[in-house]
Amino acid sequence: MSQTAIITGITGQDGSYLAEFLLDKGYRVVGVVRRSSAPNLWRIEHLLDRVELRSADLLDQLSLVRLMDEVRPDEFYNLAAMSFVPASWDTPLLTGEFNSQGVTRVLEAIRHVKPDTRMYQASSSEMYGKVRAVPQSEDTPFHPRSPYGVSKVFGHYITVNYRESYGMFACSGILFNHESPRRGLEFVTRKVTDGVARIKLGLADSLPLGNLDARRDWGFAGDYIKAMWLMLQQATPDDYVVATGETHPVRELVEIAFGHVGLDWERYVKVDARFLRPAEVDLLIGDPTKARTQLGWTPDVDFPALVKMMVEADVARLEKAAVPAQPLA
Ligand code: NDP
Ligand code: GDR
Repeated sequence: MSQTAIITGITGQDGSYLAEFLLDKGYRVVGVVRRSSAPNLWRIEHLLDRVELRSADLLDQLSLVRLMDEVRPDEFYNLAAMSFVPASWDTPLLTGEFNSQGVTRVLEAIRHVKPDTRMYQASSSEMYGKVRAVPQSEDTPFHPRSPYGVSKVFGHYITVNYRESYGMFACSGILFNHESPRRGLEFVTRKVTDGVARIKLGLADSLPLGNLDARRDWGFAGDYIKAMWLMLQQATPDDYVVATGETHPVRELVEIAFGHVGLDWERYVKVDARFLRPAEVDLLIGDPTKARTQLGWTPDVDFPALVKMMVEADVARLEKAAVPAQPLA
């Protein structure tokens, strides 16, 4: 009998890779889309004849109960969130509704309809925030630095709490930054690789950025979604850090990306105060020992290969297509 999985956030970066991965394993994949003014299906267009899409929203408890009742899944991957950190200062209450209470609504729907469903919650290294230990592991205390980070701490602990309170198979993956050619244009890796491609092709002459000194542990999204699945295949539910164990400053990202097309980044990158944050997360570096030893998970794509993959994809896209509108951020 094939397994059935629900993915919230299937239209996002991770949802699209996870859907591909589960379909290849023979799963029936049901993706949750929310009604918006315009459909956002570009990341899963190639999968539309293989996935089932259903309408539900993390803000609407009944829609999630109905979804659970109709699909009765074996696994539930809760990837939906307001995921852009700067936007969380603009809409802190809504961010909490999505990322905190949205998780509770998912857990409640599972608990009431089919409590043996295995559930994955997309937690984040942003929960660590202010540096309390290097590298950061499952035991490092949290000190989030944005409404987004705070909202994810709630999502993490409510997942742990439902596991401990009701014996649910609920896992929280503390994933460090992971990127790909499908990353949203507002995140720094994609903003840089898109900017490099535009400059290379004569479509732009500069790239405004914020803090070049922030350091992140960046991996490839296609590797990270495998860890999500592995967590739900274990004998007991648990929480895991998923990271490469390496950290790099934004400056190095920029150097590699411009260098890959033979350009000197210092001629094009302009530091622009609009992209600085009210409170910054200076240094993230994860300790993936538990994921490696207990899940057998290791990433395949290293940082320079990731940046090159993204630059090449953006150059190819812009060469081929009519030029899309400038990125928003
Ligand atoms: P994206 O921003 O690419 O995707 C977010 C998804 O959530 C979209 O499909 C979006 O749908 C959906 N969504 C947002 N709000 C709602 C809602 N109210 N109801 C239903 N769906 C909603 O994120 P990523 O794929 O990068 O990340 C996936 C998850 O992992 C997120 O929870 C993120 O916070 C978390 N995470 C990501 C990391 C990363 O580096 N990428 C690292 C650690 C955690 P729509 O298309 O309608 O906007
Ligand atoms: P982050 O990712 O906030 O870590 O959250 P982002 O790519 O937005 O920022 C990474 C770092 O780069 C610095 N930076 C800039 N960032 C953006 N977006 N734009 C710029 O112009 C710029 N210049 C410098 C930032 O200050 C920051 O230090 C991502 C999201 O996917 C979250 O959902 C996820 O939980 C975490 O990763 C782990």
